[in-house]
Amino acid sequence: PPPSSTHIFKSKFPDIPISNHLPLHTYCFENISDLADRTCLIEGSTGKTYSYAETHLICQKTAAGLTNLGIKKGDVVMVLLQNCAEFVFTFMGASMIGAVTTTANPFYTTAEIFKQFNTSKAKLIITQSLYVDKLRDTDDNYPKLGHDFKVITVDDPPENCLHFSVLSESNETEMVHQSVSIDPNDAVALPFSSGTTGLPKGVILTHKSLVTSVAQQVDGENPNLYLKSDDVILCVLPLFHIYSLNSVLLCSLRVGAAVLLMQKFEIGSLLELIQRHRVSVAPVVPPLVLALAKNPMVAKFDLSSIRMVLSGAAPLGKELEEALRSRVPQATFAQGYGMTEAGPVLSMSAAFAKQPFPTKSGSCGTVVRNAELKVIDPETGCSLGYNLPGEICIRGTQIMKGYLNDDEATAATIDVDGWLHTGDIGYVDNDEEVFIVDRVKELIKFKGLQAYFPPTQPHSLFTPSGKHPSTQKDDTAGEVPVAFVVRSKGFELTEEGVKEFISKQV
Ligand code: AYL
Repeated sequence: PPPSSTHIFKSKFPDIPISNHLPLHTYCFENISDLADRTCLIEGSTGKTYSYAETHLICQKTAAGLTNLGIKKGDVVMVLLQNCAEFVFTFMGASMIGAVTTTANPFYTTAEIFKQFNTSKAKLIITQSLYVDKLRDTDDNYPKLGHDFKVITVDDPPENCLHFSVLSESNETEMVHQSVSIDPNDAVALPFSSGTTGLPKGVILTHKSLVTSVAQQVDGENPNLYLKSDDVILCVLPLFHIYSLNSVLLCSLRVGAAVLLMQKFEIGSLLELIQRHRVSVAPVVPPLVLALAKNPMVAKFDLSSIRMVLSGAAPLGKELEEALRSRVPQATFAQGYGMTEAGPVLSMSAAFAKQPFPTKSGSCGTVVRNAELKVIDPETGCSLGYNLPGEICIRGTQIMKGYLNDDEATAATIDVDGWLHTGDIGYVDNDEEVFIVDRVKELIKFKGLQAYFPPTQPHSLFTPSGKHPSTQKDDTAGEVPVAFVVRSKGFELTEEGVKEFISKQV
């Protein structure tokens, strides 16, 4: 259809100038001189804190250390870590030398890790000693630790591995003098996502896309997501996922807030840390909302410091939303909606703004500023107006550059006019609020994370469209995959055997 017939939805917040000519680290640390002594990182498990000045310095040292290990502009570093300060030092340090971080889930199997490692052509893996055994597979098909790649551990290094201090204790002055020129269109992060179809692919996020996305959330006179330098922001969602990396870490750094790092989710220590550090902003996913809303332990802790709870990454049930509201009545509780490929945030609740708008329960927010959103009929591709559900598409500087070495998948996701097709079905109501109602892509979300099934991908993965009224969602996980296995004639097959076969791969 001609452009005139396209209905484009815009934010309620006016467009703003965005400093997306800056490299990501420069943008995030732009106000460092005013923030130097403020707390930047808090390690939940040890209570150790790093000020903004310390964090920035260690990031610079890490940048120098990466250079000393031979990492150059454009090279890829794999981070296989739970949340910890070293994650932050590596990501920002790599950015400073124009290197790219690919983030992976430490629970991945050997096969999954090396698939991502090989596809991204990573040179180095930064991990915990606990996971090193996964990287020492004897199979000839795998690259060899120490020979094909180096491993750095943040704790005591096992044989043939280096300790993180080789990075964090380097002399930063070399690096500061040997400046690399970074183009805003250079990659900085390479998360993996299956997008609308198939197996995980490398999603190229550039300095420009991430700076734009962070600015769309926290910049401007009236920021859509109002974070302040005196906020303490909970970082329990894994930083290897773009939700936490972008909306928690990068947004916090930009505004100068303190980031409370938790290695993993455990309700008791979570509540204890919220109380002890007076957490003011809690970005969560629906399974965590469930825990906070229903776990009896919650009543024993003081959660009065929380002023904002942001849920995203998966659908949030109305009943759950109400249940959590009664537990933290003082807090603004609403949603954001994102997709890795979209940079990732498409919409964010206007209830989180400095001058907020009233919002409705179940809404996923309004489209972020400096971006365009449209809803199309999945059959005809025609653009739809208010209140009509269709596929959500987004356009703007924040979206991915494309999939790594996969022009076909890129072209299937971003059309010639620059629209990224999400595979989500939703509508925009009269108050510009986005509601997601369904998904038309091959994606299963387990506890907010994407679930992959190599033995069956892509064509035999069946995701039912719509819900039968008598079906029930799994409260904790959201969606639980089910498989039917058919035994071939003449073969022996046990349940245990099938489980073992699958667990080696996923
Ligand atoms: P990926 N409601 C329903 N479904 C959602 C929502 C939501 N609020 N958010 C994400 N999804 C689904 O790449 C949707 O199907 O990124 C979407 O296409 O792992 C898919 O999850 C994308 O999954 C934020 C808030 C990031 C959320 C995110 C989500 C990143 C998830 C930053 O501030």
